[in-house]
Amino acid sequence: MANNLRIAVIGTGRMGTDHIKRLTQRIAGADVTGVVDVDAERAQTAAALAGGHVRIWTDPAAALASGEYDAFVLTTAGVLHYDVLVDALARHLPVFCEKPLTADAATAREIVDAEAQLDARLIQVGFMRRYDAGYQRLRGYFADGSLGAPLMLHCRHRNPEPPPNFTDALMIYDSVVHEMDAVRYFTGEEITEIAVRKGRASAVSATLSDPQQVLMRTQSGVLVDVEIFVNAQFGYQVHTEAVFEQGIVDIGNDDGPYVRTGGRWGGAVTPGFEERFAAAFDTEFQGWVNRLRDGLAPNGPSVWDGYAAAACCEAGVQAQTDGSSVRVELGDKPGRYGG
Ligand code: ISE
Repeated sequence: MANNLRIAVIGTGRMGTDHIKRLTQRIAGADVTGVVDVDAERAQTAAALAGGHVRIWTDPAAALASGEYDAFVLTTAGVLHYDVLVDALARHLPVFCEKPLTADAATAREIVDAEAQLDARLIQVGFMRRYDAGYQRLRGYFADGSLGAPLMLHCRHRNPEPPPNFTDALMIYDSVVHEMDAVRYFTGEEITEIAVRKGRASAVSATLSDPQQVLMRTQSGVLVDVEIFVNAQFGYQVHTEAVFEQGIVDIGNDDGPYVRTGGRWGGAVTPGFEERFAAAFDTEFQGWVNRLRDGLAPNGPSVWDGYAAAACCEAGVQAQTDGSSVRVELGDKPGRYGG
């Protein structure tokens, strides 16, 4: 459609494919007109999902330099993000970057410093939980103070099974990274300290110490515990209970129809994160597209949020490795990001 944003999706794995379908079938005002992947066959399959005329590239730099796209969606492995982001910032091109921002805190900090030099933000980081209706309602209690001060957060993050070759470190970098961002989102505070406890491990996984408990503390002293269990088998669950001075708020229970039939009662368990956060992903993308079409800078999670999460992940993996409680040091926050 005329005036629709022309978007190239860089990386056509599980997330890239999901976003191509989303942008093509459910998001108004944007067309996927480019697809980038080193695997040309995979790129062809992904391009077919977008219909219409989609140009296929194997090199992100060539797509960025082409002048054919208004914006990019970056869904490659995190280790490949840095070069694309540096190039996009140099060319003043907007990027929706799936988490993680980059592979480590030092390079994430470089992206913060590079974007802070520009007139306006260009990068939005894909922390989709901020767009979940339950998350937004819970944040309302933190913001309006109607239940008094927040004291604790109990989080459960359970996956049916992990992706192939998952590691203990990825339980932090790929999974708990969402709780790290969520804690910052709910409280509006930075996380200052992280510890990790390993206990009895499920025999289902030969290579992971699964589940684990990740303990965090925020600037004002809110205590957070996260159960991360990536081989939970039964299905997908992201559940949060917030403890305030005057009440408890509980979000993330399965809310499908409750059925009685054939001598049984109950409902269906959510199978995976695509289903659990489908509406959140759609809201996130529609908001991003609307802002860019209106000529505005993105206003979703920023590179500072991506950097803070990366610093928390590094601290988390150190805590996981040596059993200590690790402090998170972020350094100065540029004014652009509220510093
Ligand atoms: C995955 O990459 C996600 O982002 C999911 O939301 C999370 O639940 C899962 O643990 C990750 O592997």
